[in-house]
Amino acid sequence: MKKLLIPAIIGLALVAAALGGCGKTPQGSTTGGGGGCSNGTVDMTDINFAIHTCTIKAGSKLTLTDPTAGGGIHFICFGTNQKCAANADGPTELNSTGNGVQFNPGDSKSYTFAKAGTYQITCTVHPAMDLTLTVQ
Ligand SMILES: [Cu+2]
Repeated sequence: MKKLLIPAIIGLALVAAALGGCGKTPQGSTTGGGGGCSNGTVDMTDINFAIHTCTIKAGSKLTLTDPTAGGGIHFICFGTNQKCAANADGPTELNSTGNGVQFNPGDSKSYTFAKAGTYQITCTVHPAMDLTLTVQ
């Protein structure tokens, strides 16, 4: 009986996933959650991004929002693991060779991404404050 139980559970999980309609969300109508971002907006907390992946369309904007309540001081740039690394395809504002663009609580800044690709964005202050942006 135990041997049958595990395949049965896996089978049920597969059926549930299929029924759940957990496929790709149509572009331009993402609603957040599941690693997505709403309308290209990624919120920050006091020490991190609220989510770590975001997908937008080429030619549209990524908006980084540092909330007045619960936000923190961040320095944002292209790169990973607290180190800026230039990305020639991305907006120049995020191509910092220094500490990155400063965000204070209450700040919200938008960046237009013209070219499709995958962009890594990091905060030079906070460990693991990394964001992977996919531009399609
Ligand atoms: Cu930070």
